[in-house]
Amino acid sequence: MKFSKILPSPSSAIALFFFATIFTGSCAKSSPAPTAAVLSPGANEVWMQNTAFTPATITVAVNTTIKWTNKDGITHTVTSTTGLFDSGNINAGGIYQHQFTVAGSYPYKCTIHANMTGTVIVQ
Ligand SMILES: [Cu+2]
Repeated sequence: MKFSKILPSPSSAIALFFFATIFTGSCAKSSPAPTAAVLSPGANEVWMQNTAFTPATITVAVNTTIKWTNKDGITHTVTSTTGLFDSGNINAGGIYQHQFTVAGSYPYKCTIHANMTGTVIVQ
């Protein structure tokens, strides 16, 4: 059969395999994947994950902007229980940010999930 003539010999196939392995390995070492999974919220950040705010209580300095990120596949809200701020619906992957300029304790909730509550403490 004509095609058999262009197939690599077993030895060149093995050489190609090793070359590909070495190339991939050196590539991974020189440039780590930029999309490596982040496993916990950063500073001044709250995640909506598993229908909960994490951390549930966050303490920050005056004038800090807090970023909430919806890590769930469902919609949440970040809604002050005293009417100070309200994100409206935050879809999956969405974010909401609010700056806290006055010291105090600011409880909030998700209006969609009654058990989903959090508190921002500003010092
Ligand atoms: Cu919710």
